[in-house]
Amino acid sequence: MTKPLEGIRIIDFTHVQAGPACTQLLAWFGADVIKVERPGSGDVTRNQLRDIPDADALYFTMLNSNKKSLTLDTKKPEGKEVLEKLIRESDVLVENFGPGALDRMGFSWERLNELNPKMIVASVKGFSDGHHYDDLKVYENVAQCAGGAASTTGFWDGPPTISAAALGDSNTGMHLAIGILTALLGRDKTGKGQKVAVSMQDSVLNLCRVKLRDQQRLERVGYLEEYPQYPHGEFSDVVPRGGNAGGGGQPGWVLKCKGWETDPNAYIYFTIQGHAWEPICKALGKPEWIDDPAYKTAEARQPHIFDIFKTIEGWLADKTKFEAVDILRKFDIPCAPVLTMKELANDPSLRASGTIVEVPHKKRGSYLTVGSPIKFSDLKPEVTASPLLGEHTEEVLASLGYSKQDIFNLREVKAV
Ligand code: CAO
Repeated sequence: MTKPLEGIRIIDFTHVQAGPACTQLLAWFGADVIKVERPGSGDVTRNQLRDIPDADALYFTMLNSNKKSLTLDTKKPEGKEVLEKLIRESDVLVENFGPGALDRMGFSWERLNELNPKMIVASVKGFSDGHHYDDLKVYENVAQCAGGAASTTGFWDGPPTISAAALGDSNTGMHLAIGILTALLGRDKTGKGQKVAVSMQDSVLNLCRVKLRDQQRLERVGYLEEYPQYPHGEFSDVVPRGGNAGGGGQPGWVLKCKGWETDPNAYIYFTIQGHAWEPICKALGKPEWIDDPAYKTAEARQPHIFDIFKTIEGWLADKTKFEAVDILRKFDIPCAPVLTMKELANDPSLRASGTIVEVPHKKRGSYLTVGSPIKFSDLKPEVTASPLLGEHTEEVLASLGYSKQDIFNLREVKAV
């Protein structure tokens, strides 16, 4: 099967998570992704949080599958020359260095565009160009704070809270992938490459869109009826943290199930969807609530929504999270067990769909990773192992026309 991105060559000048997540996705879909790494050390994540001595860390292997690795010192003249050749023969260059690093290396957008006017140059930075913080280096949690996620996550009586989901890193990488694919389609029409830039702050904020919605509603009416602070608590002039509240038009909460006293994940998320009130009452064995004016409408329920959740917890007390969901699903109630990483890793449905995959690796043996969350009717992305440092150096140099002697010479000056 021909993969949709076959024939697209990508110079992957990325490291850590935000950039690698983007190029990994493009590699799954068929692009020839060449990861350019510093000789001797490579991407810092190869060494970070190692669980096996002398083998690439999972942090690296889980973000760099399906790629090639070329070691190249792009600060040395010999290395720059190789990079220039590669640029002339590639479609996309992706980078997520700190601000100004690519310019300092001698590869500004203008220079790259001069070397290959058809090339798309895609960058991740912490803040967008021209932003008053655009000189800052940024990691995941910094972006979550700068993009509005932290101030709106957690409980009202606790500090701003970081999400475990990589809203700043992988999320930004996904935005960048969309930008690259758009620019590739644009190039088909114009024949020209362009610069694609995504900031981590913007990407986080994009996912916090509903909180900006709430800010404007709050300023207009002074309260937010779906937040736990309503109607008994107080609102200030900024969107508060809402704990585990639904966030949309449907009230919801994380509720205790059988065993919660000893199992920190014995919970389900329960949603009270407005039009599902009748099935909810039937599922809970509370038919008297269906027409009771104190319960019948969402407005009537809101002032005592936590009493309602308490009653539901009473119903859940003798049911595991899985048993509860098996009952509630029959009533069409939107809910799910709170699943642990262990449960997800062993979930047969996720294995069957290719969302959790086991990948053989030359040094590590096999490891689990998250496969493509995007499913196609005509493409089944196959996840292959991440490359060892410099594994494809000779192959890539030979494809650029370097002879064995040339490669030997490049090794002598430590350019590769
Ligand atoms: N050969 C020679 N030099 C190389 C090289 C190579 N193959 N690859 C990288 N380098 C050099 C760069 O030229 C740069 O050198 P100078 O700073 O001297 O110009 C340096 O290595 C890399 O610098 P950096 O700022 O990217 O790295 P850092 O570890 O100090 O910072 C990070 C890391 C992530 C904070 C920073 O890259 C950043 O802010 N990136 C943008 C935002 C981002 O993507 N963050 C998400 C990371 S995932 O959590």
